[in-house]
Amino acid sequence: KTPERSFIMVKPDGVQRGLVGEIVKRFEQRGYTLRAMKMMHASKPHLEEHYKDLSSKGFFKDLVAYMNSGPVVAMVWEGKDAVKTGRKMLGETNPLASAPGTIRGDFCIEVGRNICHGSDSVESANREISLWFKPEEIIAWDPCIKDWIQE
Ligand code: DAT
Ligand code: MG
Repeated sequence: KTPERSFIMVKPDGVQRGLVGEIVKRFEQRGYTLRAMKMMHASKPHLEEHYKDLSSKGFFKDLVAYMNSGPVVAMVWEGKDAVKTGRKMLGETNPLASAPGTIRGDFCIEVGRNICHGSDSVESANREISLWFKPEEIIAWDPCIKDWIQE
């Protein structure tokens, strides 16, 4: 069984605010493995595809404009329960409902400026990873500390 992967992205406000390292650090420290990472100024059509499940929402246009307002940092993180635990590490969609200790709970206050994205299921993780990364951009490597993190 291949370990679970999640698509995690630092949004334009997270990049502008210098929070890329902080967000990467939390996933590294937790024991997840970085398999892919790139900075990208995503186009509106690309973002509309990423968020297509929300296309009927009133906030969709603003969401796409915000996500297109500057570069993002897209990542693939791998490890046990990466999707569900990644979401817990991010916090709630509304930062004000996010517990302190979570990324959103520690760094933001607005749903429309919530600094990071994380896949909400294994199926959406797979869809998002293939939307943002070519197969050859996903790097196979073994962290030398892996036996100290997973049994
Ligand atoms: P999440 O990012 O926690 O997975 P989502 O997939 O439901 O949340 O929505 C994607 C993004 O859309 C979310 O990060 C911020 C924005 N958004 C969601 N609900 C919103 C709302 N009620 N008003 C404004 N923006 C919203
Ligand atoms: Mg979502």
